[in-house]
Amino acid sequence: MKITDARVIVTCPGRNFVTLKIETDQGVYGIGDATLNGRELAVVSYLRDHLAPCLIGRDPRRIEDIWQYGYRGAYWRRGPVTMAAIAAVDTALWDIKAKMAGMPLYDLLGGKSRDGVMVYGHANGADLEQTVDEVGRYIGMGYKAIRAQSGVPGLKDAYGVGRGTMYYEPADAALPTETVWDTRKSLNFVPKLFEKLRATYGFDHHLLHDGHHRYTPMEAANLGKALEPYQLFWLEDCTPAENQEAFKLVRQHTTTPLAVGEIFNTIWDCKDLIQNQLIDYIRCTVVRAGGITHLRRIADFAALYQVRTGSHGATDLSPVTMGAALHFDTWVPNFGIQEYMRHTPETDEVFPHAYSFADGYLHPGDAIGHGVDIDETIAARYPYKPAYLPVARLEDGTLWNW
Ligand code: GCO
Ligand code: MG
Repeated sequence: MKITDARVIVTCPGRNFVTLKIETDQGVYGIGDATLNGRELAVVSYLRDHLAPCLIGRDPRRIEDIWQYGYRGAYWRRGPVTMAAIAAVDTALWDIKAKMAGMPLYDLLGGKSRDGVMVYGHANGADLEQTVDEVGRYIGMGYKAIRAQSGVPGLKDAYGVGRGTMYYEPADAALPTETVWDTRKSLNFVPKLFEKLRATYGFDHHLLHDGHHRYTPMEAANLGKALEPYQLFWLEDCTPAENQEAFKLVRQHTTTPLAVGEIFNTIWDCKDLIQNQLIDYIRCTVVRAGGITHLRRIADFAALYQVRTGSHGATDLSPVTMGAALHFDTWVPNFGIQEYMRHTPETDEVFPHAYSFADGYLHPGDAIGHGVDIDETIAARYPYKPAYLPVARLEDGTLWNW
């Protein structure tokens, strides 16, 4: 069996997606996601100009060997561009293997460990009242877990506040939008939001919050402590994690569960966090962290330390990543939760998929492979459009973490 073609498809049904389609001499093809929000074309070139030509003629069944070839073989290891390209190849190859076996991917991985994948949705509002109402709306839709982000009094454009209600999309301009951040105002406000949410809806639902890397370790410790009475499912990205040691300080001060990993690319980014039990959830997902092959390695390592998974699932991860992640989540023993930001109907039309939502759970469906395809005719209607994530500055103009 041989790979005959590896083609990159770029489409923008409201936001940019980069998709790899690998074809074989046996007529079976596989699909992988290679989208890197705001830096899409770098991965397009990596795949089209560098990695794809090396794949032609290789045996697609040798997934592990091809993964190592992409990782060690480049000499230049890791990084978001390289790992998104490797992930796209890996996801497409698992799709092919599962189709060859005539199985849904979760069966090939080891079979179902659960009946449904618990997801969390995004409730966000311009202010406290609107956010409280939004959380109520998500509860009404059947969600068991909800992330709450709100506009902060005195701050224009706080993180996570969308323009629409269902389809929040941060990459909103052809050049980065500039937003303003103030930690003091946020620290003063966020505990009040969760106090109100618990007072309104009680303690039956899981509530989550994303700090989006904006606090220093001591500020994050302070926030975690202040949130303890409201029993969050997790506090996400409370501080940047390039220095994994930073989480030690946060951990010493709070019992609020901690989650991190959406911008990690390999097991090396989370090795110390996991083995020192500094986090509770590891949020790496398929496209960011080298595909199914590498994500499995991370999850197995995390299981030794009772760290559970919590795959990133924002709209910049295409339905292909969502489908593959759901098969992974269905199998992985140490599953925690899956993020679920809904794609627009235009995106769903470009990527026909077998997964579906019911009662707070996503289900991967029983299609063979990972169950997500790309309709190239519809995709061709939406050409690439430059779009960047915003940047954040402190009130005095200092560039901060968005
Ligand atoms: C999340 C994330 C996203 C990111 C986005 C960047 O938890 O869902 O923080 O909203 O900001 O994926 O491209
Ligand atoms: Mg996040």
